[in-house]
Amino acid sequence: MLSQVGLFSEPISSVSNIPGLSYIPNFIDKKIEKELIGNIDAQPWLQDLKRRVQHYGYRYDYKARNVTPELKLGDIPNWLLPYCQKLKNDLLFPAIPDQVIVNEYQPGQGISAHIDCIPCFGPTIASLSLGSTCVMDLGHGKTGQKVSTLLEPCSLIVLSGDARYLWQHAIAARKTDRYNGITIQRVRRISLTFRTIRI
Ligand SMILES: O=C(O)CCC(=O)C(=O)O
Repeated sequence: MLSQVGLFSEPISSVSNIPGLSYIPNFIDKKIEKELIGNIDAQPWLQDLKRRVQHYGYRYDYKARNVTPELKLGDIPNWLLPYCQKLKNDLLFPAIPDQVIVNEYQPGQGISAHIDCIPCFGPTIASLSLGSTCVMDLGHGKTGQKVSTLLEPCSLIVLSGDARYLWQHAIAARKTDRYNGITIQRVRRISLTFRTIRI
Protein backbone atom coordinates (compact mmCIF):
# COMPACT_ATOMS: atom_id res chain seq x y z
CA MET A 1 0.00 0.00 0.00
CA LEU A 2 1.25 3.49 -0.77
CA SER A 3 0.87 6.53 1.40
CA GLN A 4 0.07 9.97 0.06
CA VAL A 5 3.55 11.48 0.30
CA GLY A 6 5.43 11.45 -2.98
CA LEU A 7 2.94 9.10 -4.53
CA PHE A 8 2.95 10.66 -7.99
CA SER A 9 5.95 12.67 -9.08
CA GLU A 10 4.18 13.79 -12.25
CA PRO A 11 0.62 15.13 -12.30
CA ILE A 12 -1.84 12.59 -13.57
CA SER A 13 -4.58 13.77 -15.88
CA SER A 14 -7.52 11.48 -15.37
CA VAL A 15 -8.65 9.94 -18.58
CA SER A 16 -12.35 10.19 -19.07
CA ASN A 17 -14.56 10.24 -22.09
CA ILE A 18 -17.43 11.87 -20.27
CA PRO A 19 -18.53 14.93 -22.27
CA GLY A 20 -18.32 18.04 -20.12
CA LEU A 21 -15.83 16.63 -17.62
CA SER A 22 -12.48 18.38 -17.32
CA TYR A 23 -9.71 17.64 -14.88
CA ILE A 24 -7.01 20.21 -14.16
CA PRO A 25 -4.06 18.96 -12.10
CA ASN A 26 -2.22 21.62 -10.08
CA PHE A 27 -4.96 24.21 -10.44
CA ILE A 28 -3.38 25.74 -7.33
CA ASP A 29 0.09 25.23 -5.85
CA LYS A 30 1.03 23.69 -2.49
CA LYS A 31 1.52 27.11 -0.84
CA ILE A 32 -2.02 28.18 -1.76
CA GLU A 33 -3.35 24.77 -0.69
CA LYS A 34 -1.80 25.27 2.76
CA GLU A 35 -3.15 28.84 2.99
CA LEU A 36 -6.64 27.68 2.02
CA ILE A 37 -6.62 24.87 4.59
CA GLY A 38 -5.50 27.40 7.23
CA ASN A 39 -8.29 29.82 6.31
CA ILE A 40 -10.89 27.05 6.25
CA ASP A 41 -9.81 25.66 9.62
CA ALA A 42 -10.09 29.16 11.12
CA GLN A 43 -13.84 29.20 10.28
CA PRO A 44 -16.63 27.41 12.15
CA TRP A 45 -17.64 24.01 10.82
CA LEU A 46 -21.25 22.82 10.59
CA GLN A 47 -21.82 19.38 12.03
CA ASP A 48 -25.26 18.65 10.55
CA LEU A 49 -24.08 15.86 8.21
CA LYS A 50 -21.90 12.80 8.78
CA ARG A 51 -19.00 14.95 7.51
CA ARG A 52 -18.22 18.54 8.50
CA VAL A 53 -19.15 21.31 6.06
CA GLN A 54 -18.98 25.08 5.61
CA HIS A 55 -21.30 27.05 3.32
CA TYR A 56 -20.46 30.40 1.73
CA GLY A 57 -22.65 32.82 -0.22
CA TYR A 58 -25.84 30.82 0.28
CA ARG A 59 -26.66 27.94 2.60
CA TYR A 60 -27.84 24.84 0.79
CA ASP A 61 -30.76 23.17 2.57
CA TYR A 62 -29.91 19.46 2.42
CA LYS A 63 -33.36 18.39 3.71
CA ALA A 64 -35.39 20.47 1.27
CA ARG A 65 -32.66 20.04 -1.39
CA ASN A 66 -33.03 23.68 -2.18
CA VAL A 67 -31.55 27.16 -2.02
CA THR A 68 -33.80 30.19 -1.53
CA PRO A 69 -33.02 33.93 -1.31
CA GLU A 70 -33.62 33.73 2.47
CA LEU A 71 -30.65 31.36 2.69
CA LYS A 72 -28.22 34.07 1.59
CA LEU A 73 -25.38 34.19 4.10
CA GLY A 74 -23.49 37.18 2.73
CA ASP A 75 -20.75 37.86 0.24
CA ILE A 76 -18.08 35.28 -0.51
CA PRO A 77 -15.30 36.06 2.01
CA ASN A 78 -12.15 37.83 0.82
CA TRP A 79 -9.90 34.80 1.37
CA LEU A 80 -12.10 32.73 -0.98
CA LEU A 81 -13.10 35.32 -3.59
CA PRO A 82 -9.86 35.17 -5.67
CA TYR A 83 -10.53 31.50 -6.49
CA CYS A 84 -14.11 32.26 -7.53
CA GLN A 85 -12.75 35.07 -9.75
CA LYS A 86 -10.07 32.77 -11.18
CA LEU A 87 -12.72 30.29 -12.33
CA LYS A 88 -14.42 33.05 -14.32
CA ASN A 89 -11.13 34.56 -15.55
CA ASP A 90 -9.89 31.14 -16.72
CA LEU A 91 -13.17 30.79 -18.68
CA LEU A 92 -14.12 27.72 -16.66
CA PHE A 93 -17.28 29.38 -15.32
CA PRO A 94 -19.78 31.57 -17.17
CA ALA A 95 -20.03 33.88 -14.13
CA ILE A 96 -18.19 34.32 -10.83
CA PRO A 97 -19.41 31.52 -8.54
CA ASP A 98 -21.53 32.90 -5.70
CA GLN A 99 -21.94 29.73 -3.66
CA VAL A 100 -19.23 27.49 -2.24
CA ILE A 101 -19.54 24.43 -0.02
CA VAL A 102 -16.48 23.16 1.80
CA ASN A 103 -16.59 19.44 2.63
CA GLU A 104 -14.20 17.72 5.00
CA TYR A 105 -13.64 13.99 4.55
CA GLN A 106 -11.75 12.09 7.21
CA PRO A 107 -10.56 8.67 5.95
CA GLY A 108 -13.68 6.48 5.83
CA GLN A 109 -16.04 9.36 4.97
CA GLY A 110 -17.59 9.97 1.55
CA ILE A 111 -20.51 11.54 -0.27
CA SER A 112 -23.36 9.59 -1.80
CA ALA A 113 -24.15 9.56 -5.51
CA HIS A 114 -25.93 12.70 -6.64
CA ILE A 115 -26.43 15.26 -9.37
CA ASP A 116 -26.19 18.79 -7.98
CA CYS A 117 -29.63 20.41 -7.72
CA ILE A 118 -30.59 21.40 -11.28
CA PRO A 119 -33.07 24.21 -10.51
CA CYS A 120 -30.79 25.65 -7.79
CA PHE A 121 -27.42 25.82 -9.53
CA GLY A 122 -26.04 26.93 -12.89
CA PRO A 123 -24.53 24.85 -15.71
CA THR A 124 -21.05 24.44 -14.25
CA ILE A 125 -19.92 22.88 -10.98
CA ALA A 126 -16.26 22.65 -9.99
CA SER A 127 -14.55 20.98 -7.08
CA LEU A 128 -11.08 21.84 -5.80
CA SER A 129 -9.30 19.09 -3.82
CA LEU A 130 -7.04 19.80 -0.85
CA GLY A 131 -5.05 17.42 1.32
CA SER A 132 -5.76 13.93 0.04
CA THR A 133 -6.03 12.00 -3.15
CA CYS A 134 -9.32 10.16 -3.59
CA VAL A 135 -11.27 8.38 -6.28
CA MET A 136 -14.50 9.94 -7.52
CA ASP A 137 -17.02 7.52 -9.03
CA LEU A 138 -19.32 8.71 -11.78
CA GLY A 139 -22.34 6.82 -13.04
CA HIS A 140 -24.63 7.56 -15.98
CA GLY A 141 -28.25 7.65 -14.81
CA LYS A 142 -29.69 6.00 -17.94
CA THR A 143 -26.99 3.75 -19.43
CA GLY A 144 -25.55 2.61 -16.08
CA GLN A 145 -22.04 3.28 -17.44
CA LYS A 146 -19.49 3.76 -14.64
CA VAL A 147 -16.22 5.72 -14.64
CA SER A 148 -13.81 6.28 -11.76
CA THR A 149 -11.42 9.17 -11.79
CA LEU A 150 -8.58 10.14 -9.50
CA LEU A 151 -8.74 13.51 -7.75
CA GLU A 152 -5.33 14.67 -6.58
CA PRO A 153 -4.60 17.43 -4.05
CA CYS A 154 -4.56 20.88 -5.72
CA SER A 155 -6.57 19.60 -8.69
CA LEU A 156 -9.87 20.93 -10.01
CA ILE A 157 -12.61 18.80 -11.53
CA VAL A 158 -15.14 20.69 -13.63
CA LEU A 159 -18.56 19.24 -14.44
CA SER A 160 -20.65 20.76 -17.20
CA GLY A 161 -22.90 19.42 -19.99
CA ASP A 162 -23.48 15.66 -19.70
CA ALA A 163 -21.11 15.37 -16.74
CA ARG A 164 -23.20 17.94 -14.85
CA TYR A 165 -26.70 16.86 -15.88
CA LEU A 166 -26.63 13.14 -16.81
CA TRP A 167 -23.92 11.66 -14.61
CA GLN A 168 -24.08 11.23 -10.84
CA HIS A 169 -20.88 11.65 -8.88
CA ALA A 170 -19.94 10.07 -5.55
CA ILE A 171 -17.02 9.41 -3.24
CA ALA A 172 -17.18 6.03 -1.52
CA ALA A 173 -16.96 6.02 2.29
CA ARG A 174 -13.72 4.05 2.69
CA LYS A 175 -10.18 4.49 3.97
CA THR A 176 -8.30 3.42 0.86
CA ASP A 177 -8.87 3.68 -2.87
CA ARG A 178 -7.69 1.36 -5.58
CA TYR A 179 -6.73 3.06 -8.83
CA ASN A 180 -4.78 1.59 -11.76
CA GLY A 181 -3.80 -1.40 -9.62
CA ILE A 182 -2.44 0.74 -6.77
CA THR A 183 -3.96 0.95 -3.30
CA ILE A 184 -3.86 4.50 -2.00
CA GLN A 185 -4.32 5.36 1.67
CA ARG A 186 -6.61 8.34 2.18
CA VAL A 187 -5.75 11.14 4.60
CA ARG A 188 -7.91 14.13 5.54
CA ARG A 189 -9.35 15.67 2.40
CA ILE A 190 -11.07 19.04 2.06
CA SER A 191 -12.93 19.98 -1.09
CA LEU A 192 -14.38 23.30 -2.16
CA THR A 193 -17.31 23.01 -4.55
CA PHE A 194 -18.06 26.17 -6.53
CA ARG A 195 -21.50 26.88 -7.98
CA THR A 196 -23.60 29.73 -9.32
CA ILE A 197 -27.05 30.21 -7.84
CA ARG A 198 -30.06 30.24 -10.19
CA ILE A 199 -32.70 31.66 -7.85
O1 LIG B 1 -15.80 16.46 -2.51
C1 LIG B 1 -16.00 16.61 -3.70
O2 LIG B 1 -15.07 16.75 -4.50
C2 LIG B 1 -17.39 16.61 -4.24
C3 LIG B 1 -18.34 17.40 -3.42
C4 LIG B 1 -19.75 17.32 -3.94
O3 LIG B 1 -20.07 16.52 -4.76
C5 LIG B 1 -20.75 18.22 -3.41
O4 LIG B 1 -20.47 19.06 -2.54
O5 LIG B 1 -21.91 18.13 -3.89
